[in-house]
Amino acid sequence: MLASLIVISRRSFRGFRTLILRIRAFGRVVLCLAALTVRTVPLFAQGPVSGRIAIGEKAGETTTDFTSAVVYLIPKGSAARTVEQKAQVAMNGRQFVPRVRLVTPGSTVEFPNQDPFSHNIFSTAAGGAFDLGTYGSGTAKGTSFRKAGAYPIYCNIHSKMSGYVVVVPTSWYAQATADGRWNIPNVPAGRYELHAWHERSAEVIKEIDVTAAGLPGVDLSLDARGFVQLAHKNKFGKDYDATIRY
Ligand SMILES: [Cu+2]
Repeated sequence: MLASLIVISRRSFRGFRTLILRIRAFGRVVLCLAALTVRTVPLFAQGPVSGRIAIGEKAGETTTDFTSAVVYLIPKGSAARTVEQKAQVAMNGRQFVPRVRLVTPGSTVEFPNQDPFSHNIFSTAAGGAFDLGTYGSGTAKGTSFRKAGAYPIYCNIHSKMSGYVVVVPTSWYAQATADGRWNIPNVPAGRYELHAWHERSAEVIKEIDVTAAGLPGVDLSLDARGFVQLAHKNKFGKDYDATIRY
């Protein structure tokens, strides 16, 4: 009885040793792979590019629409590869949600009507005008945006509905958060042309050098002091019918 117990414990001890040796061998393989990974990192070095936007406002006014600000990076000397997307802008509460939708060229944007009444959607953007007609609650129509640019979007029924689809020719972009901060992750090291866009300001363009660790603290100043809100025309180029109640 005792002899057989000793045999079993010897066997399990051998099994245990084999297991330990295997774990050690696996550990060496993991270490080798880790060393290889560390060596290859500089080739694909990329980091976040981030900063803060300030918008100059008229005296006594504060910025409440930082989330409409868009920042994007165009690499200097090489083409930016982009991936087409499928995005949505809802029509909800007589508003486009989100007010600014950022996509890459060739992307499709669908506009679901989430209100219990009909909406129309159109844009008169030069080179990218479209009209999806009028459609009812619970339905959606979409269109694709081939060219880079800012497309104002409107509803032909409700004059106060307005928004933008902003098409950026790059895969490095961000929209600011409500406090004006922005962050573009995973930007490869190199020289870039930075663009900052906001519907109430002229576009700001500056060149930046992104290091292997990225580039923090890029502060941008936009100027909305000269902005004047003009009533847009309907899709027929006429004034909206003032008798339509909201
Ligand atoms: Cu509408």
